[in-house]
Amino acid sequence: MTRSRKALGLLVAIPLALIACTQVPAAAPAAPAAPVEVTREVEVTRIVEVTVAAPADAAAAAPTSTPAPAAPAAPSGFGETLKAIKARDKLICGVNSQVPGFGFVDSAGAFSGFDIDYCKALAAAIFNDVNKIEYRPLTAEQRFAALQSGEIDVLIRNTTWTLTRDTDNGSNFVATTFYDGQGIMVPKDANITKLEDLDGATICVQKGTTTELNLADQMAARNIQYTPAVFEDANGTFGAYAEGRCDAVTTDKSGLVSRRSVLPDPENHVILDVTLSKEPLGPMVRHGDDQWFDIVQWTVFATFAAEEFGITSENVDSVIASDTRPEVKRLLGADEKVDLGAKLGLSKDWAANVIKAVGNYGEIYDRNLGPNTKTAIPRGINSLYTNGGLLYAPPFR
Ligand SMILES: N[C@@H](CCC(=O)N[C@@H](CS)C(=O)NCC(=O)O)C(=O)O
Repeated sequence: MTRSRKALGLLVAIPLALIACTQVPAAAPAAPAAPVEVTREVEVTRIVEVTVAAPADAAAAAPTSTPAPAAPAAPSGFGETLKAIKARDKLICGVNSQVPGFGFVDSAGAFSGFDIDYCKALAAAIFNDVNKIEYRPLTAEQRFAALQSGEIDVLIRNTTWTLTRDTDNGSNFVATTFYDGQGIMVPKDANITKLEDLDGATICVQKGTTTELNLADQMAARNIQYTPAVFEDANGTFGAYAEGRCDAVTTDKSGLVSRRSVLPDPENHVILDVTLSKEPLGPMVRHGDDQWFDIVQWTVFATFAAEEFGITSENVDSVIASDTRPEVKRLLGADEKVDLGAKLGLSKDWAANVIKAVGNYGEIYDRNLGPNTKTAIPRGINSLYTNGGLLYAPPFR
């Protein structure tokens, strides 16, 4: 592994055009006011690491995703995505491979995690077969181009919903599956408890993320000086932090919990009681195919509704056989007169297949982030609205 580390001290000349705002007399056509050019020098310091090592176990298995090629225009019209997925007989899901609990690949090449289970939910909705998936690991920087070019059908990779990501990437978020916020992790013995204690610090952060932008906003607002050390992926970012090359590391709190669990000495690191931002995470699809948008969105909602109605991967068959609640029957395809699956271009029992394969939201959460996992995170606001949380599925009718 070679790393090239550069502290870039750049003098950037910013031309500022100052145009005098004058009122032009109606009678006398005035010559256009000449812009006055002023040049200001601004110093920008940034540490940028460009080559990143993968951990021994993941490196063996993780297929590396190349940056999105200049692909032919992706199919994007109504119904085209589902048609293409069925024709190739598999879903291509853009995922993370370096964040245990969310998206991770082990040394045998097996993917697991909360986001991975939503890829499986989609494959169950379409094929009733969770093995018909190709996982495409993507770094933060690669992810939007991969979706836009058609390299992947859906992006499910701890990605934060923002306005510009909805407008500028030819793509849309469909739902929030995990409500998060940005945090900061520091060594326990560093005596750092608040952002102000990081004045003059070097902070490890990943390129192409909301993390990088929020950190800049928050530190500027508090007038705290810091040097960002920027890396291409989580292994680079947290590897540098573990080696003591930065005073702190920042990302979504879920990412901090996850990556702390694979540090050599997790007990020696603390996540500060500070939240820098809102990070609603969820799947994203390309613009232009509303059927596919609906499929992804209602598959997520089916997992919320199943938890609300007490339907699990274990009891779904008996619920189908005996439950008389009309909405439950419609959701599970057990209503003789209503076929909600057909509205989405899916089979009548699509939601029952999803629940059988991955379970309801609570089961998905507990399997990956529950108290018995290494990446345990209390449910908090990721609880159903009926339990004081934010998860709420619109009606299945
Ligand atoms: N939610 C934020 C941050 C997501 C993100 O990429 N986090 C990093 C740090 S945990 C990550 O997942 N890295 C894994 C990788 O790039 O392979 C975003 O959407 O920009």
